[in-house]
Amino acid sequence: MARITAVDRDACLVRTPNAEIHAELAGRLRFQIQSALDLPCVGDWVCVQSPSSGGPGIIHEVLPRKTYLRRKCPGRSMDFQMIAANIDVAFIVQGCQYDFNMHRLDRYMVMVNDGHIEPQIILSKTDLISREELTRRIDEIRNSGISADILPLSNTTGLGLNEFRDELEPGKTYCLLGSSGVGKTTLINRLIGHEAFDTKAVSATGEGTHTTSRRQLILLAQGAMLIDTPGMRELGLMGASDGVNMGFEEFVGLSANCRYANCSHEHEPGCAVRTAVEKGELSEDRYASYTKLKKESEHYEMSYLDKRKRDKAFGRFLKSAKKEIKDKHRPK
Ligand SMILES: Nc1nc2c(ncn2[C@@H]2O[C@H](COP(=O)(O)OP(=O)(O)OP(=O)(O)O)[C@@H](O)[C@H]2O)c(=O)[nH]1
Ligand SMILES: [Mg+2]
Ligand SMILES: [Zn+2]
Repeated sequence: MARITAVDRDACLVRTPNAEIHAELAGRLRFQIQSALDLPCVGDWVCVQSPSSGGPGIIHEVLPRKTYLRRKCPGRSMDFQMIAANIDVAFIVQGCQYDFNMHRLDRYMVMVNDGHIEPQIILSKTDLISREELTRRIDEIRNSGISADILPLSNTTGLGLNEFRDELEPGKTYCLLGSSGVGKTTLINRLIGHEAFDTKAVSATGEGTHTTSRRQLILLAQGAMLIDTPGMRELGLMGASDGVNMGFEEFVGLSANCRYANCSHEHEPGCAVRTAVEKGELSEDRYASYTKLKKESEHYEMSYLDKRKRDKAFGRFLKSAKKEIKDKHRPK
């Protein structure tokens, strides 16, 4: 049994109990691949046959994933892409200053929730804003109903670093997600204690330069595993409202002419999209792709919103339960 630590096109780097070796998919497995989702990704557990004569190892099996991170491939395609697998906790890193954006945070939350991973939020670069601003950011996240842990952190002042280190349990796998330039790799370097991985300065408006170019799994001294990811330019499918429309711009224009604003473009009378399909102005294929994606997307968003509602209710329950206990034990 081995674990994939990096993927470079066809070749994987895998860590076996004894060493880190290059490995390739067995021909039989290659033959079975039906979509990009079937390709091995960082974090996958695999059965590898060690190289006999110095060549690469052979991957004979990819074990079913317990959790996963995936996104829609950029552009118009309908395909999904695996980002990483078998992650226990995903740290969603948002820079406090220019990067902070509730909408983006929500999209990451949906992505993490979709893959059954526990989310935690890191507000990075707290050194660039005032205490009041930081409090406002945290309030904004809480007010939107997100109950995930929030850890304010600065690689510069060291705020939150010890708390972050304490979060990491041996044997568990974590990943860092977030825009380019928010300080993900710098955080890993701080953890390790030296500049093991490349980082690069951001522009005056905080834009990163996409320094980390491949996902890789790092084994930390205390036994926890951490996956660094490159900042994603495009999150792909996340929200029913806008994720779908990316790459399907013609539908946005057409639906403006539907009779009902919330038209699903399926059975409603006066639907401009269906009319365009009937007239042959829009292909059946494209229409089918769109409705399929829209349904999937709605499903993810719904399950996420549902979960959030439950979390919120559970949070209230905990709070009142705690208060009850406190009241009971208060000296009369
Ligand atoms: N002010 C401030 N700057 C920081 C902090 N952490 C990192 N930086 C700087 O931000 C820049 C980008 O950091 P990286 O660690 O390369 O960012 P990244 O998230 O790994 O970016 P990608 O690899 O492009 O996805 C570097 O110049 C860091 O020195 C911080 O806490 N405060
Ligand atoms: Mg990086
Ligand atoms: Zn319609």
